[in-house]
Amino acid sequence: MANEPLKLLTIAGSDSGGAAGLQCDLKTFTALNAYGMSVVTAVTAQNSLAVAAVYYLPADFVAAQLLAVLSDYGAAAAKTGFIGRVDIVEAIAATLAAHPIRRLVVDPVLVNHRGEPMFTPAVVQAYQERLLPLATLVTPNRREAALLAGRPVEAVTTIREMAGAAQAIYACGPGAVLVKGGRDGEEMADVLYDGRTLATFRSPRVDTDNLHGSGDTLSAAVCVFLAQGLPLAEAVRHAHHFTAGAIRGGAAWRLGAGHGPISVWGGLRTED
Ligand code: PXL
Repeated sequence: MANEPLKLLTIAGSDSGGAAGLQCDLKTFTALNAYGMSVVTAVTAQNSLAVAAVYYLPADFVAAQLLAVLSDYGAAAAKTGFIGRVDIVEAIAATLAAHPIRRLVVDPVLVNHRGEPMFTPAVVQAYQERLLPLATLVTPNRREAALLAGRPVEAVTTIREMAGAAQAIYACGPGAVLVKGGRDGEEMADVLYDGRTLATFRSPRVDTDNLHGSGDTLSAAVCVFLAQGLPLAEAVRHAHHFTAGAIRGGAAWRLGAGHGPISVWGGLRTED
């Protein structure tokens, strides 16, 4: 509809460096021609080297932002990103239960880029019990999948293990599970399980440290494609392709001294 853009919402943390978090989600929404809105869960002081500090917003203030957006604008689809606290997970889940969103992508941000758990097991449990049952799709990386499936973090490595974890997480009640960030020889692979079928999405592996924000972009792009009305597996295929392009697009640039961002413009290139 010409007068109504696709309205998309991210419920996420702020990354002062702009690589991940709500800044990354809003860039991805914009690159894909959607109107982006943001409910802020936390504000991080971070750059390409480290997260120096995290300031969590009060849970009732997160709920107030969500209510403000949903009671007026509404959203064709939404995603969650960095949440990190049980009370904030609960406030989001309670507000979404009262104001359901048709398409909800839960990106369970639970480990840092070194693969170490960032939060207490109670946060993992809150995701399992409160948010996953509301999700159209949940998008853990391999380590997050291990935490959510109750397996040792190193136990989800191969494509077969990713598929097994996806099936275990599916039992928590989401509509589908996408385990992302797999490596299979010279390929990057994401594995989707929708309760019936397993599908693997592959693209050539890119040798770069500039991967900050890749999971955020993948889940934000799935949100856009779902909101456009694509079936789930098609939405995931397009989002995988967009993210692979964004990784290639940022592979050689240098912004900070450390672990750099991807480039959403790369996702828009059609020639490769
Ligand atoms: O990429 C995951 C992520 C999302 N959001 C925020 C983050 C991170 C990882 O560091 O800090 C705010």
